[in-house]
Amino acid sequence: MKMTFRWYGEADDKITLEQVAQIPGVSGVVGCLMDVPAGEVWPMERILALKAQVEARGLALEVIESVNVCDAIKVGAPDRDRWIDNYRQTIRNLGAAGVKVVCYNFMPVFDWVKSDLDYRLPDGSSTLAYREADIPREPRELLERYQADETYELPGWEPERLADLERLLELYRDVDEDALRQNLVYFLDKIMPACEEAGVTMAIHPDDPPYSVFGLPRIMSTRDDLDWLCRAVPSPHNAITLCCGSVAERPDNDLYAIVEEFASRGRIAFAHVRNVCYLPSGPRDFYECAHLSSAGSLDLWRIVRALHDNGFDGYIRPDHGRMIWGETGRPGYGLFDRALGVTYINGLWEAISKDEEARS
Ligand code: DNO
Repeated sequence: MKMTFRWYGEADDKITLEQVAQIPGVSGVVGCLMDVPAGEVWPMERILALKAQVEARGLALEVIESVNVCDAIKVGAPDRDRWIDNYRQTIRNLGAAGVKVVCYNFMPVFDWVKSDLDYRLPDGSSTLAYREADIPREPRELLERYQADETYELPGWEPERLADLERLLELYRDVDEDALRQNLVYFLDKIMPACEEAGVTMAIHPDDPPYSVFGLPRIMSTRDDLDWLCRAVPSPHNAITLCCGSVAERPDNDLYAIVEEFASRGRIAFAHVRNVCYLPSGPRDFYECAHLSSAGSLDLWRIVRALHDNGFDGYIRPDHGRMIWGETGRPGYGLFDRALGVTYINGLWEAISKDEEARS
């Protein structure tokens, strides 16, 4: 297991690389080039500059989150091959710079959806929450709610892309689940040879939340969806970002069994480890709590053990944290609570490994 920490880059993150490097047990940064629009090639010199910056702090740049897939590819537009060529070139550039894993998603229009970006907990900390009754009927209303929040800086909710929301929604009008599945396989089949040559594994992020929102199709929500993708594109360079929180946001997903199964099948390239706390207000309502098992509804020891015992040797990172100790910034991506998450996950991993050694 290689512990990493997501960092948005000097221009887009309040957190410095020095701070990341000071968190014990972090070996690398999960990086990105936030300003390259989805669809464009990531320039080699920009990738190398980022790598040099990260390595100067003693950290590795082996995981990218995300290289976003542009809408033309997702909807299967007539000109998609041109955009797929660009994606292929980005993969080659990243591979040449030593990147091993690219996290991406195939959710139409919106990346993750939450009703609250500033949900207050009794201890005064603030976090993200999803309360179904509070999700507006019209996606524009949610966008406006997010934009009204001064901390609005959400990956996957880029203002430039969503400026023309109606046009974007229109693009997906005739795209149902089957079409989206076909478009995903078409895309992966076309890029797999480049991934194999470049030594880059594509790791799809599951839907967050794992069901349809605003009537848009979502196809990476359940165990069967993940299984379907692994079979449809069998290359080992086609893998999963197992985002525990996203999968568990749907209580009928058996998270622990999913982690065990896909880790033992060698299909988890990247794990996002976090906890959620289900709310009594609705069957799908939850907030994102501290990583600690006792803070929420998930058993983090069971998750980490499922990874460990099934031979997981990929990259791992803590996921959304609360805002604590007066910190402000990008919702879910503050320094302090995620750093606590790192320490906790590393502690679980050490205990589980040493227990095993002691028994053998
Ligand atoms: C949210 C993240 C997602 C993720 C993308 C990957 O915090 O988990 O935005 O990065 O879905 O493409």
